[in-house]
Amino acid sequence: VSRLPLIAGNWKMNLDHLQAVAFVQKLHWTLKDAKHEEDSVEVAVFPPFTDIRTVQTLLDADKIAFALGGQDLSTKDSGAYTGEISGAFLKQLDCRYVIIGHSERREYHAETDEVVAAKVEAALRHGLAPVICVGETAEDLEKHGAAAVPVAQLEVALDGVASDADVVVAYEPVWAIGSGQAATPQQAQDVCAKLREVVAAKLGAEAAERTRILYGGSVKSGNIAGFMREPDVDGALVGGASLVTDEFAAIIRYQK
Ligand code: G2H
Repeated sequence: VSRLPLIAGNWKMNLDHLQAVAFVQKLHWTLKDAKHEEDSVEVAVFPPFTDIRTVQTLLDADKIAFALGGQDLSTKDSGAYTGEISGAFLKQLDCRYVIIGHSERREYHAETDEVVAAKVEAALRHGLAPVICVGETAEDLEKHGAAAVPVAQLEVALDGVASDADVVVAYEPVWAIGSGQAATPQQAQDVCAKLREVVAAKLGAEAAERTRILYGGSVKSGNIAGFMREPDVDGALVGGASLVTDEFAAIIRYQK
């Protein structure tokens, strides 16, 4: 299997545009000083919308090879939707990815599986690769086991998606998010393997083979290697630890 690992930093509502510039420059130089091999792992950052233009300009000017993504997008392309952001705008800012259905959007913005599916469609319409987040709450875990809810969420999210679509899946158990209590590598592997079966059933075997499935939830430099050793975990979606340069650099350099 030759899937390029993806280490993605979800900044959430952190780092204003000045902090963003300082952060990206410092991360870039930290990796350079460590002689990090750029093509061994793809690095992506997901700043708040108001930082994306600034970060894009910096990546471009300094030839920094981080991919850029939005943390959400509208189901609509344009029009009278106050406060919404079109996938077209993200694409114009060189975003490659967009996070969709993060549990914080599902919880605080009442995003249903159907809304998530419409956003996946919108992303693909604009040439953005959706990072589709799925995961069970502690209550789901107790009632249905780990895989049932994320599997059902992914099935809806992939409805109507073409077999050649570029999608990324992120398994984020809600109980592990920001809690400091990460899943074990084995727990992550078990669910990620089931999610790969969903990709196979919905998009075909070839898509399942090439699609990257990430683990997210309290990932840090001390636990990343364990996740990356698992055959169905192809990277990480990192929140809190993606805001600390040395920590995020160490996560990116998990092979060292
Ligand atoms: C899960 C993750 C990033 P954290 O939300 O998407 O956050 O690493 O802080 O648990």
